[in-house]
Amino acid sequence: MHRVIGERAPSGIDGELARSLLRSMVRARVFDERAVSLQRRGWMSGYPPFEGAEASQVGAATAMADEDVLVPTYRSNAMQLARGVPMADILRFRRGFPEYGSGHDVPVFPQSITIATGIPQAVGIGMAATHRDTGEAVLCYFGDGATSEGDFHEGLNVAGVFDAPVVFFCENNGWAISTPEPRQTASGTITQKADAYGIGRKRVDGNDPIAVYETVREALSAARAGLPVLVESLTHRRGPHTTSDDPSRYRDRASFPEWRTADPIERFEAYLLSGDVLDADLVQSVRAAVEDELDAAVQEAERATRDPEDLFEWAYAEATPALDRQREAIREWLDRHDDPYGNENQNE
Ligand SMILES: Cc1ncc(C[n+]2csc(CCOP(=O)(O)OP(=O)(O)O)c2C)c(N)n1
Ligand SMILES: [Mg+2]
Repeated sequence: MHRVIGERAPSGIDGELARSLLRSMVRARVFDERAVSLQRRGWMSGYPPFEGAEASQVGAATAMADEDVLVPTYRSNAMQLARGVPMADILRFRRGFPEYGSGHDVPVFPQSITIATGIPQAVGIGMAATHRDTGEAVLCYFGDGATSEGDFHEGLNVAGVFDAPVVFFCENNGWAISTPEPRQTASGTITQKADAYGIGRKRVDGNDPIAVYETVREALSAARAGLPVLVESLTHRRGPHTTSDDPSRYRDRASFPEWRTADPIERFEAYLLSGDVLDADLVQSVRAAVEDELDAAVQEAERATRDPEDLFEWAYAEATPALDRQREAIREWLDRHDDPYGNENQNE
C-alpha cells in the first residue's frame, strides 16, 4: 500500500524537491559504483569516483537554472548527471570517445582535467553573457587543490573587477590526491580568499543537499545581479583519487569530523524518513531503475568504435607532412593485419 507522505521536509523545504534531490543522489551513486566496476574489468582505463560528494554536487546542480552554464571537472560527474547530461555521453567520454556525443542541449563545457583551467574560462563565459545580456550565470566547479593555482587567483580577481556572473563552487573534499587540506593553504578557510578579490563568499556543509541547494541558489542570484561568489562546500572523498590510487597509503579519515565524512545519502534518507516525507522503499526502487538505465547506457556507449585514422583528425585543420607520413604508415600496417585491434570481439 502506498503511504501518503508529507509535502514539507523537516527543514520546511518542499517535499517533492527533497525527494528529487535524494533520487538524483542515489542515481549518481549507482552510476559511480558501476563506473568503478567497469573500470576494474578494463572497460575504461581510469575513473575518478565522486562517492561522498553526491549531496554537494546534486544540491549545486539542482540550484542552477536551465540556461545556466556548468564548467565541470573530471570529478563532477554527479553534477553533469543531475543537470541532464546522458549517462552514455559520460561513459563514452571516459572510455576515450569524447567526440561521440548525443548532441544533448545541456549548457555544459567539456570536463577539464588540467587543474583550475576552467576558472578563467568560466569568467570569460560570464563576461560574455553580461556583454550579450543573455541573463545566464555560470557555475564553475573545482577542488580544494585548484585554489593553489594561479588561474584561481587570476580568475577571481577579474571576476571581481568586472562583476562577472559566476559562482565559483569549490568542493573541498579534504584531499588533492595525497595532499591534505592543511598542506594546501595556511588560510583559515578557502572562502576567506574571496575577500581579497572583493567578491561574495559562503561556506556550507557539503553533505547536506538542502543547505548546498539553498546556498548555491542564493549565490547564483547574487552573481546574476553582479556579485560573483566563492562557495566552499565541505565534504570528503570517500574513495580513492582515481582507480589508480591507493588512499590507504596516506589517508587518515579520523582527522576529519564525523559530519564531514558521513555518508550523505544515508544521512539525508534518515532525515527525510524522520520527517515523514519519504516512502521507505524509495532508495531501493531508484536503485533498481538506475541499474536498468545503466545497462542501456553501457550498451549505447559500447557502440562507439574508433577508426585508427581518427588519431589524425582532431588537432590540425591541415595535416603536416610528418602526420601524413605517419597516417600512410598506419594504413599500410592495417592493410597487412585483419582486425589488428580486436574490434570484432572487444565487447565480449
Ligand atoms: C595543472 C595541473 N597540475 C597537476 C595535475 C595533476 N593532478 C590531477 S588531480 C590533482 C589534484 C587536484 O585536487 P583537487 O583540486 O582538490 O580536486 P579533487 O581531485 O580532490 O577533486 C592533481 C595535482 C593536473 N591535472 N593539472
Ligand atoms: Mg580535493
